[in-house]
Amino acid sequence: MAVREIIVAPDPRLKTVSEPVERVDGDTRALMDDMLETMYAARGIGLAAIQVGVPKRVIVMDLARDDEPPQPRHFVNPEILWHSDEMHAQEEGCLSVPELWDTVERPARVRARFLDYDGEKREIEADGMLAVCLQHEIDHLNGVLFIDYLSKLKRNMMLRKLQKAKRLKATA
Ligand code: K1U
Ligand code: ZN
Repeated sequence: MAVREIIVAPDPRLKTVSEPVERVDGDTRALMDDMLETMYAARGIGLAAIQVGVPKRVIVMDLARDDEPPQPRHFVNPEILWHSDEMHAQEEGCLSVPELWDTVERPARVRARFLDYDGEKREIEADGMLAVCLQHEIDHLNGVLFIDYLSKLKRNMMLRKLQKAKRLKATA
């Protein structure tokens, strides 16, 4: 297992529409293992494969609190089958948009199908943070970031901050 580098916006790779996984094999499981290790090292609660530069429809997540045992979740080829009309506004962050948070409104509940770590077909109905995180991560698979839901003014301000942080890091 390895901690991989997380791509930070602005970066054209984060705009990629990721490809479905044909078979959940050893390579897919090794990718999910690395993604979880990367996510835990960054203290995140979710990660999409494109955030480590792999354009495959793979997500990992762990919503356990610090005082609970780890609850790693794996989603391969996730698809939203249904979403509620009711909306829910929640502050979101992103490991590819470090240290910047803002409120995004999304459907409060979703039902999704996906393949698990063993390649078995699964369906879940999600609300709360699981629904928020699942929609946020599926957006990554479609090349969408949470900042894309904000006003152009806010988004451009955030992108300028990220660009400046990258320049400072490169000259440090
Ligand atoms: O997609 C990602 O980069 C993961 C992202 C998931 C997410 C968080 C909040 C709302 C929607 C989606 C993160 O994990 S951001 C980091 C984070 O949640 C966190 C970081 C430090 C302390 C506590 C939380
Ligand atoms: Zn994100």
